[in-house]
Amino acid sequence: RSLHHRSAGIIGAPFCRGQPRDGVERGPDLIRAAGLLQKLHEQSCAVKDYGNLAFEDVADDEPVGRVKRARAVGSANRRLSEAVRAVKQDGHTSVMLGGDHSLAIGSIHGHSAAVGDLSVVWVDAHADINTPLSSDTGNIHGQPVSYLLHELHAKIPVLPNFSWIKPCVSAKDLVYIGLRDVDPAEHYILKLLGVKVFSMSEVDQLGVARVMEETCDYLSAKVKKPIHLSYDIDAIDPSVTPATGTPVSGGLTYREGLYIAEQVAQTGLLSAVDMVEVNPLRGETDQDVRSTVNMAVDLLLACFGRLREGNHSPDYRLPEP
Ligand code: B3U
Ligand code: MN
Ligand code: MN
Repeated sequence: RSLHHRSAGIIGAPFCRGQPRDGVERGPDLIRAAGLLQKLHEQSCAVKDYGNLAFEDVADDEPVGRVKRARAVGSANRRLSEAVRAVKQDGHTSVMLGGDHSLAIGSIHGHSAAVGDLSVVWVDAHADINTPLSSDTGNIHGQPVSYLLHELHAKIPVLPNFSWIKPCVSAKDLVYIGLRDVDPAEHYILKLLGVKVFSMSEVDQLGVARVMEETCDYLSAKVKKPIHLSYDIDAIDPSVTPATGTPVSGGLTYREGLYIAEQVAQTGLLSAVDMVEVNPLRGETDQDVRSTVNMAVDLLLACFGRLREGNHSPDYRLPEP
């Protein structure tokens, strides 16, 4: 599919309860205010904005064991799952603007409900694969992958407002890129399940070009499944994207980050994207926030076919003298 037959269905998910810091709920409006919709239009991508979801306030959301805000996270993700499913059924590539990364639960669940089996490319400094019982922080944005994997189903305890979640991703259909802050329990799980991981160390060793070649080969080896790209802005180096809740030094450069999005787009299989963890209150200056939001926008433009070499539509004609 060429650039010109794509359409983006945009869902704002102003939600922050998967982690403790205020501000990340402002992500969707900031990313829109930076011109995402106009810029997608200018590159001949059709756009439908589904607006921001309204999430209910949950009273008495006491911790369940160590897990914080389970009721709010469960309820928000149930709504998001329905919204993403509807966007996919309308024929768009789904774009979920977060919000924190706990939203990947609903986004991937809804995507899978609409299209069936899918592959997930998870670009992040963190693996976000703690189980509710292995998590040291209790923050659900460090756990979303554990609820989604078939292989971890038996390790997930019952949580309030989580009973609707059905695991829908196989460990073999998951690829991580950019990891550099992985808990021992998470490292154990990744090795146990044989998950394909390109940590920053592999990016150093192989270069981003080989990482993406191997990622795309790995995911298209058998049946070509639709791809869900879950992009945590903290995968990028904090010198470029400082306005995020848990920055980790030694991240992807602007160019490496873009290259990943370009290559996933060029597979023609990209079916849904998450752009999460942009938090304007974590930037020290306006420039910090601008730089972070611009990265998010540029990544999304690349997801819809923008190439740094330039683009032109198939019916382009030079003006005649
Ligand atoms: N692995 C830690 C830290 C963390 C995960 N995701 C973020 N931070 N952003 C945890 O809380 O599970
Ligand atoms: Mn994350
Ligand atoms: Mn992260």
